[in-house]
Amino acid sequence: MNTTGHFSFALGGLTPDTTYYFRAKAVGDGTSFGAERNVTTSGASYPVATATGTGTATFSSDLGNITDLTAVAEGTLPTAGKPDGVTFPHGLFSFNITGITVGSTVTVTITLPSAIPAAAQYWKYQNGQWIDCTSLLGDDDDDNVLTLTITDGGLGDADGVANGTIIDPGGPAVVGVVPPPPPPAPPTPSARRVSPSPPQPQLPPADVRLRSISVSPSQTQTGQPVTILANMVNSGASSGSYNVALRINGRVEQQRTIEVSPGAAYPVKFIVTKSQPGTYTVNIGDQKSSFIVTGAGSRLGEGMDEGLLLAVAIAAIAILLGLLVVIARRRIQGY
Ligand SMILES: [Ca+2]
Ligand SMILES: [Ca+2]
Repeated sequence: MNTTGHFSFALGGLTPDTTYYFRAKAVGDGTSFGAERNVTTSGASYPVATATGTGTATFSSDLGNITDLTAVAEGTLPTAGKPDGVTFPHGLFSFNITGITVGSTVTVTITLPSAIPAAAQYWKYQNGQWIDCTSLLGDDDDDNVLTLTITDGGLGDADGVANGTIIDPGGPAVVGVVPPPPPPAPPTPSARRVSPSPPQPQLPPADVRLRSISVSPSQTQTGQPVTILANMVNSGASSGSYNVALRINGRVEQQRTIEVSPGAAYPVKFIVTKSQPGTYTVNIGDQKSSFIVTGAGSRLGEGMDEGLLLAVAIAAIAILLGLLVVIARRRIQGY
């Protein structure tokens, strides 16, 4: 433009609730700048914690500014004239809309902390009266966003005057008693079944011990088997395993892992054969025994024993024969 006076400029794409600073720049016989000015856009969201403790509600308006936003507890308002069966799940709210042109119609968007059923109502408490402002309600579609369209000086403007300010104490309501919070979940059938049964006693652990060992025979010859029996018992109340190690002369020769039922005895059998004569100590656990193995060298004694037996037998036969001879002679003499 190339004249003096007021000018205007349309500006779009601005961010809500933001202050923009600007200066006019004049270019002619030189360049000069006007004073810095600013403009703050509206449309910001204003949060408020609900009076019923359901969470945070946010308010925004398409014009002007929302000021003095507070949550109002239903209980702080008189009950006289309050419609029957209407409850305010998120309580009520008080706020003003300022900075609007006189007589403006403002749409306030209310975002509730949780959904409010469709066919919600909007009631205000204005000048000592409960007023049904449901006709101002929009976007009433079962979710958590509602709109209120209020005209300065009209229904829902508590000051009742087109004065550039809308005063608006009120709240979204539902018809019908809000169901009480659900009772604590009943115990599930399985939990109910478990609770009356007595607690399972903790079973004593297995107690597997070696009771005794036996060695049979206690004396044998080289190459002949010796049977060693370990008698295990479990005096505990649970099944248990036990590693039975057979030590001969201190050296582990055989071992076996056994499973013993509670209260049961369990014999463990080892068979050993020794090729060398000698005395062998047997150890299983803390029990001790021994056996003797005789070899070829000791057969001499056994041979002597056999010879002695033979001699005794021959002597007995000789005596018997002698007796028979004596008897025969007496019989012959007698005839
Ligand atoms: Ca909605
Ligand atoms: Ca007004």
